[in-house]
Amino acid sequence: MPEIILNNYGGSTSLLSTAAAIYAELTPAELPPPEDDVNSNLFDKYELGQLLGCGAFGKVYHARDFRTAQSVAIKVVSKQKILKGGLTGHVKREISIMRQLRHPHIVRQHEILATKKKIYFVLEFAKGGELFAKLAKGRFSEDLSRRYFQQLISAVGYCHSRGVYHRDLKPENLLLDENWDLKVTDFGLSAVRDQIRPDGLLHTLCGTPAYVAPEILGKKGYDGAKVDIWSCGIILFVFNAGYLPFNDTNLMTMYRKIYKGEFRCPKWTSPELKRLLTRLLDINPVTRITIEEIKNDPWFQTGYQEVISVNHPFEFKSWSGPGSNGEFLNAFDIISYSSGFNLSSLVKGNGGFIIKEQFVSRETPEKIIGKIEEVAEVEGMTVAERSGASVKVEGQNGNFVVMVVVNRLTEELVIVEIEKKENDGEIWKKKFKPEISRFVYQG
Ligand code: ISQ
Repeated sequence: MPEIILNNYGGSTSLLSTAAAIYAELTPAELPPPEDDVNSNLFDKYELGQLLGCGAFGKVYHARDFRTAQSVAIKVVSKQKILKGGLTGHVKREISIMRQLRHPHIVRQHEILATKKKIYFVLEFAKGGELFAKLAKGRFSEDLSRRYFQQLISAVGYCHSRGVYHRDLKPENLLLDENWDLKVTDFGLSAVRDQIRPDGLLHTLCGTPAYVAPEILGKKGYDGAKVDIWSCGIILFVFNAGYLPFNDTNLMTMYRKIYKGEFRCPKWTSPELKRLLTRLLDINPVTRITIEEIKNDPWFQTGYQEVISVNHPFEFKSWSGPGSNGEFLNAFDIISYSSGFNLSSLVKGNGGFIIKEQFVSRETPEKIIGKIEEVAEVEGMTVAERSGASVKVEGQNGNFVVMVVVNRLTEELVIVEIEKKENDGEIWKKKFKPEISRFVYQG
């Protein structure tokens, strides 16, 4: 963890030239058992296992999905640690954006669950653990440094282009998957981090200023993109050197070194890499290199293949509906975004705005349409049009209420499209939505 990183990098000499060598060092059995305060059965959905790590604002556990037997990582954040008033709308929005991030080098966020006391972020499990735990055994070759740096920049560039900034890129946020590829975690959680009380132990125990850009230390305003690029520069330096560019046992002295931005590359650094590092670790955020410029840099470009990111139009994961014991209702209140109905849009029609929602389901069109008809009947509404794949429901005086169309996506999956008038949103929400929520595909 950070303490180890700060103190140990300088001493190690062995060269890890391949990712396979790193992966061979994995020893998950060494991890400590879960703590008593965490129930091992989470919402009857996940079995909590070993502690994987201590993040900037919570502990991360390995867990297994009871239904699929798939491994996940669960980040547990105590609500006590969150500032009074709970998560603000702005934070919820940012979490919501984070859920839509899909990139091969970003840890996916599957869903969020909560109890009265805790929030659980259910994440993709990166089997290889922390990249820097492997680096602690020795610096990387230039080729391996480049490979991981390319993957890091690809992920960072993807997020920046969507207006999401990490603002806390550092070793424990870089993980490895089963193919020894890099996975960045905690992207988009910077807003949550801001709401964590500074009196929490987590800050002092887990935090390190070594990756922090000088403009943050200066307490002036800063640009999230430039701050991330600085941290990427520090990370690249450590990949190549095996130690930090600005380091000191005394925190104040370390801050001063960062602020001055004076660093020396080790003698094995190629002139091309040195040039790029100088551009990354430019203390002036205005002249600091941009993502686009990094991608055009000759050292960076060697063997680089741009990841073509597919924007998945549909959310496949997690409908964490209210449970029967009342506890989940609280969770729902806080994490209001965790709906599988994610593609709402407003379309101007003749009679005002039509709201469209979509979700993906495993159910047959007949079953979904049948359920809509059932609710319509119970509520005294009329089924005006019906086919095997669509249904139109009207109110008692013939006014349009809702139109549901089901289209097949794959052999197993269908897309359900719902159209309703702005004014009829409440009928949909109260009468129909609770009934068909259970059909949303859980991944
Ligand atoms: C593995 N997978 C996902 C998240 C993690 C966080 C910390 C340590 C290991 C992890």
